[in-house]
Amino acid sequence: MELSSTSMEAGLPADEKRLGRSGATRPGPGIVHLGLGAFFRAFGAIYVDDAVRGSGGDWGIIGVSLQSPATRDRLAPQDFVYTTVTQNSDGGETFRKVEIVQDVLVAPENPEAVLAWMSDPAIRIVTLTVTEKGYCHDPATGNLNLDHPDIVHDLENTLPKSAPGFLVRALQWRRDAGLAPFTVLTCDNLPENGKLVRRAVLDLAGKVDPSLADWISAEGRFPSTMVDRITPATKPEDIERLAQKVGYRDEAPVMCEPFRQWVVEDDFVPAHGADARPDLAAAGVELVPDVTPYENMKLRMLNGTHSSLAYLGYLAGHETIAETVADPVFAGFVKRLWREEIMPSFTPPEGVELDAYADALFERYSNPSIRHRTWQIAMDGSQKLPQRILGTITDNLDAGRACPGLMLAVAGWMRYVGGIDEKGQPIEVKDPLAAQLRALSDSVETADRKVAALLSVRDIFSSRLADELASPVSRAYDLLAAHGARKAVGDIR
Ligand code: CS2
Repeated sequence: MELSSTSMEAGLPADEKRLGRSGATRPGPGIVHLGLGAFFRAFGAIYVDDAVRGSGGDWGIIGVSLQSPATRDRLAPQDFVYTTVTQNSDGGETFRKVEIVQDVLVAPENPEAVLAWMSDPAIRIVTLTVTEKGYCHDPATGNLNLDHPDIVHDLENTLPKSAPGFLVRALQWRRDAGLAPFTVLTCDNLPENGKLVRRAVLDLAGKVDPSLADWISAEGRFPSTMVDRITPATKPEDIERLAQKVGYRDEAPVMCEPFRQWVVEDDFVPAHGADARPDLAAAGVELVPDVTPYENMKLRMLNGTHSSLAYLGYLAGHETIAETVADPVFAGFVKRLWREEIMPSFTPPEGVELDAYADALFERYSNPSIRHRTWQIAMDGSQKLPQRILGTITDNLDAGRACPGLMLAVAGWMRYVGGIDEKGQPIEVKDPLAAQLRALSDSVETADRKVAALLSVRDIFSSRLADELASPVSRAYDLLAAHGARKAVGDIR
């Protein structure tokens, strides 16, 4: 008689029991997801799972890692099942076993297999979380960067490397097979993210085959979305704690806060009719005609302050966002940023009360169970600053409103990418432009020359911003260098 896996494992210590499927019917695949990191597994996958549980439909997810095999290698032995750990502010945790991911492919190992899935008739949506830099665009203008090495590669080869490359080639395969396109549903924190990915795809398709670009432009759909859930990176101790609590070992759990919000433009490829999307509304997704006001609010209010707290908090020696806002100086700073510099800069979505939104953000940041490292959020600042902070600064300049707090945040980023902290220790700066930024900062001595050198990076700062920021950011940089971040933050009025 064969032993069932449960009885085979019955004698093992609890934390060595393997995680696997429950035996429930698996939905057929309907979505390919590019960039299967922790965020999507704690976010989009949960909404899709809820939609399938509530309303049915074949919306199983085929995950794709565009770079490393690490996620696949952890998930494959547990049949792509994983646990979400929702961390409440009272220290309690709730666990959910998620079975919606059906397989994970690693693109560099077999790009053809990825294209084959993306052009499978069952696939109607391709979702993406490839981070800001994954779109290979120029952050200051939004144009596709034709000099990006992956784009150069994708123009010369039919098996792509970049996310836009996979979208274009898969859409080409589908057109050539007489299939309707998939809906491209981006879930990255970029303004007008649907328009941005559409532009990248059309720019690249136009170079590959202009008639393909025409077909995509007519038939394709790229709804914009606003995504929100704080998802700190999983740490080894999270894996151990989970094993002790649930009695099985999960090598790839994801940590998240209780809050989540997904706002999506209801614009999916019409050729797929009633099967164009899962029943997202039933799963709590807000389907709206225009997502822009939601995106502006979230990028400026949440991500703008997240990044400001990340650079300045890191320099002041704070490890996490919760620790940073537990420091009264930073709590006052972030509240002032919202009230005086960010809230006046944009029009909120109808019916949203911004004071309440800011209060709720402060509560979320203060959740002590969420150990979201300032270092993690500080990553890729060159790609994040424009939509998180520089747009707000531009609108304030236009309105003649001073914004010393945001100027200090930009100066904080400059100190951070300079690579040395306030104790003289090296900072591990993760950014596609890290080497260039460090070299610029090191090339000159004085604060105003360092600021001028960094402001000359046109991928980030327009020439207008470079002119207007030169003196306020130099002053802020001086304060940081002379007194340290904590004092500089406390002195902002
Ligand atoms: C954070 C975001 O890492 C970061 O840059 O600001 O990931 C943030 O936690 C999410 O956008 C919250 O929805």
